[in-house]
Amino acid sequence: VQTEENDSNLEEFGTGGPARNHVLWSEIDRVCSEQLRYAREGVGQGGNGWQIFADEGEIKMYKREEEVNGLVMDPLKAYHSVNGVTAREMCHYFFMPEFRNEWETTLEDCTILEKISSDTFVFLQTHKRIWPASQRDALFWSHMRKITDGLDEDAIDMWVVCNNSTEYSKQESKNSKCVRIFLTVILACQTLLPPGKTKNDKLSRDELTCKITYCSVVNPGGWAPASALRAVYKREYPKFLKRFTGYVIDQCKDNPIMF
Ligand code: 16C
Repeated sequence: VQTEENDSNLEEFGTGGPARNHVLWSEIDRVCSEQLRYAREGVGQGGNGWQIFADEGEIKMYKREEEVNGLVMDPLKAYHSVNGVTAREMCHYFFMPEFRNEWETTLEDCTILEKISSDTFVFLQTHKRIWPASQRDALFWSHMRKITDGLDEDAIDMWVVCNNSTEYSKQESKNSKCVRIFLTVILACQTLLPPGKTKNDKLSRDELTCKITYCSVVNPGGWAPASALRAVYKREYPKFLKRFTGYVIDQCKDNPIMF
């Protein structure tokens, strides 16, 4: 039964909805906009420090080498393009916690600390230990939203997921030896259709293209050997993007298209 009281729950997913009343909302809204602007900035012609480190088919990954007080904090920007899924489907599988263990290879544990609204959660994640560094965990909010302005000319829609560390919840690590990392991540996806087609046409999955930009900055939170860390991310980021997108394609292939 729809009453005035539960009207706010009926707001469309990806618009913030009831999360707008939460104390974290102004930060969530600001960081999402900043990250989207940042994701839209290109990597230039090498003059602004971006160096390509993975180039495999449609995957192009760039890093900028940055250290703060001896800690490696290299920003990463990655591009990919896959067929058979929409922007919303890609973001859905990245955002929803029930699928995370199936594609996130560095995860040991993922706990939802708070469900702010259907499109905004707070997570505590414990990651696997990389020898010889200490184990790491992360406490962050995650928000999924639909973007309606500034789309690429050939795109019909756009969805993003933004993850950002917070100290709002003072949750202790599950393992006392864990060092807390600080992360800022955006997954930005746009759907492309063949010329002349719209989402109201009868479409098959092979007519869908999803254009992806993924950006991350991870502050390791405490000492970790720089060369080992760079070697780990050089291996792990391409592995993540291939495995995650492959997983989404596989999950969606027999399902109706979700815009
Ligand atoms: O964005 C991704 N996943 C999201 C949902 O889980 C979320 C999480 C991001 C966490 C990224 C950092 C995790 C590093 C922890 C330690 C790595 C253990 C490696 C074990 C190897 C056997 O936004 C996708 C994330 C894809 C992550 C690829 C790995 C990047 C390593 C970066 C190094 C971080 C510093 C670690 C200090 C020792």
